Amino acid sequence: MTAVPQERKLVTAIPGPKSQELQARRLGAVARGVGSVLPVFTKRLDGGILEDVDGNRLIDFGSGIAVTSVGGSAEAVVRRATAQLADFTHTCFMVTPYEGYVEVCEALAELTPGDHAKKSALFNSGAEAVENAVKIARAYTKRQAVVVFDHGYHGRTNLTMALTAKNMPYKHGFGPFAPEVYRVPVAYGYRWPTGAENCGPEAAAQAIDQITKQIGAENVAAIIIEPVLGEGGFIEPAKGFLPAIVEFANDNGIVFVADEIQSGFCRTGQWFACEDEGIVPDLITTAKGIAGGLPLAAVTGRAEIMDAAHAGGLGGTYGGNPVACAGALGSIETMKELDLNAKAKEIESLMKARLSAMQEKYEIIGDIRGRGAMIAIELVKDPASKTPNPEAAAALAKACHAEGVIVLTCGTYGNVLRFLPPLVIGEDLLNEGLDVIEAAFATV
Ligand code: PLZ
Repeated sequence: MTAVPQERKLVTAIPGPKSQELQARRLGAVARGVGSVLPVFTKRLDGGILEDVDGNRLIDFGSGIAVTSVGGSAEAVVRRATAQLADFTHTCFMVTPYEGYVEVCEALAELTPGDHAKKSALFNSGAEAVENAVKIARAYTKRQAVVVFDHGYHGRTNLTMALTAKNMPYKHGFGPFAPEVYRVPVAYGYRWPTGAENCGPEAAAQAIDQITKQIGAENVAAIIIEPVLGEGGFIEPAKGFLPAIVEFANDNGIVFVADEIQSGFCRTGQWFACEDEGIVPDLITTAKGIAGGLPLAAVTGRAEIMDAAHAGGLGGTYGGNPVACAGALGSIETMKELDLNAKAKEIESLMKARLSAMQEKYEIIGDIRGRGAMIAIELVKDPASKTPNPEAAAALAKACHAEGVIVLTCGTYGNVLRFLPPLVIGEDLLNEGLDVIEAAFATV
């Protein structure tokens, strides 16, 4: 296997003829409900470059939605997963166990916040991890209600659709949804009516008031929040909000769950985004970046909470698959060896400086936010009205794609352009990708 040259190169229009041919086949065979941001078919993925079937090389500012943080074919991931494949592909941990699963759980205990006794359970997808966090919290508290937040995203299964805030495209027509799920305000500083400075404490007071008045704290099993809200628009809850919610949860015997599926594993410049305000969650859900692209997810938390589910109560055929566990160990090894937390912080300072310069020129950039290599710009019609500008986000994304830079949009109003480069991307590529974004602004 040769490494993919780390340079952007366009040899055809995007998507090229071979991609278009495959796309035509795909439309005949793959259900319409499964979309793609950019119908460019991948040949190889490495470092900061995706090479397509036509020989184009695109700069990757998406990492498969924050997954391939160590790159799409990281040496340690490939080495460990390949060795594991040759030994055995599967036994089912519930039938006969293997060391890799235990090793991943030990690593999670070491890396997640807090020095209390911790245990983990492994699953296949982020949504499955969140579902299991709810099961565990309900078993522990013997309560039913689950509190989630405006703009939150937790998955596409039935329970996690209920937990997810946004109707289109995630929920529309797919109900009825699971009961005993309640949504409360989040501290969205940029759009808080009395201003970002007041937002943290005010939003926390509103959320807590709604919980106590509408649900009753004593009925709440879990409060689940993304420490940086991902799909909802890379919203960093205003300072003070998360600590206030955690304190309320602790005071009322509610399990506090940090959903770090998108924000975890070095993405924000720390192992987990909740460390930023010194938060120690009772349970933490992880997936995406954990295993360098192999499907793995986990729930990790206080041993007494994790052990509340009866023996045999948690599991699944593939959960903690040995190849995925090997990938996770390779991914974690790479993160430590290359100090990818430091790398994420470098990406943040470079990106924010460049984006701030663009904001001076283009006033439709209403807000620049995020941490580490989880950075976004919120686009508005004008800075005074803050009217969401999803058309600009779509046009900018399209222009970037045509020039060979993979960017994604997000946000409840579809007006956020987000950047999730692999943490191993070179500085040259990062700057070049930003050049393309800047040029795209000139055309929109
Ligand atoms: N929790 C915080 O970000 C997945 C999915 C996008 P799965 N986000 C990207 C889409 O359109 O499907 C996610 C997340 C947070 C849970 C999940 C769900 O993780 O592995 O997709 O199930």
